[in-house]
Amino acid sequence: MTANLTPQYLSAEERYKAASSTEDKLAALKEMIALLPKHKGTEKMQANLKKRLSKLNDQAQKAQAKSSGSASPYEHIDREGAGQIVLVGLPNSGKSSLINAITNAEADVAEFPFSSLKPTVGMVTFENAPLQLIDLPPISEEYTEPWVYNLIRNADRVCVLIDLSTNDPEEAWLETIALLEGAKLQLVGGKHGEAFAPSTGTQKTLVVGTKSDMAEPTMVDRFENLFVEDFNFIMVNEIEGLDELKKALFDSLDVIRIYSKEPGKPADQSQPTILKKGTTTMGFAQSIHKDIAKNLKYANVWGSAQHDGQRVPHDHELQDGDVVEIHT
Ligand SMILES: Nc1nc2c(ncn2[C@@H]2O[C@H](COP(=O)(O)OP(=O)(O)OP(=O)(O)O)[C@@H](O)[C@H]2O)c(=O)[nH]1
Ligand SMILES: [Mg+2]
Repeated sequence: MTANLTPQYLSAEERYKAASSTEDKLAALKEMIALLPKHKGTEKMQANLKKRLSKLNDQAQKAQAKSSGSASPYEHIDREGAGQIVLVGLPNSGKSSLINAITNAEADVAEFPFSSLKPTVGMVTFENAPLQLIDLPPISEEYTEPWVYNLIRNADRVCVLIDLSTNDPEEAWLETIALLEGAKLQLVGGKHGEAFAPSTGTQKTLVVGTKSDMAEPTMVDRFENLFVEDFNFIMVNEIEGLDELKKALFDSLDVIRIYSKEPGKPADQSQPTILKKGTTTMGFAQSIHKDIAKNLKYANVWGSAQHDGQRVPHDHELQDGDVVEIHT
């Protein structure tokens, strides 16, 4: 059986041979692994390439540890805005294209897999709320940067991308779950609005079907039905479905926007205070300052109170969009 190597594979191999730095060698080798036709005739080649990859990767990590004193510069990314959401998916699932479409980021996009080697951060604005998105390198059986799983674990929420233009999105979904389980990460849907209690190793997840412009409608229906039970599912391409996605990302965070108001003045509605769903007026006062909470006499609320500006008890649960006037 011949290997039937594609011109793309051969070009990656050329780059591999010509590369002088470990980083360039690694990038080309990852491409070769992804581009190698997968069948019986290439099993030996696959094993050989993976062995080379693991050796090169060890070398790269040792060199990095030596030069910087730490294993990777990407172990942690500071949270900004209403929450941090990571884009997770197999190679080529459309992560970088999506972050470019809905944020100010400029991530590398390419036709070949393993095009992203580092995280790219972008801010999405849903109405007046900023959310942080992180485009990650792919997860895959062939190779996953070890720090990628740490960033997934530390994020507030996960957004799994599935390429709907391929023959088998269901397989991509199962592979994604299996890879994450291999890293002791379990995805949960929280579709029915039930409160999500974070616990070690579980991540609340939104599923996004990408490249909907190239997808077969019947196959999409079948795929979508897989998620009806547990996961929120949004279908997008680089142009359509993006507003719906922004709303779903915001909703997935389980936060509320509260506006503070001074007596006799209108509230500034451009800059919300972002708090966890379930926060009470006392919790809001605490979020401003502990002394304000200590001296809280009462609060008036516009929105979730029965009448506008009604005086509410300290344990009144605030809702998204409420205006609150604190009296101490
Ligand atoms: N038709 C179509 N093509 C898309 C869409 N989104 C992405 N693509 C193409 O899919 C390919 C892969 O896109 P990327 O955004 O680089 O995918 P990725 O998940 O970041 O890839 P890796 O970083 O390698 O894991 C590119 O050729 C994109 O132009 C889409 O909505 N429609
Ligand atoms: Mg990418």
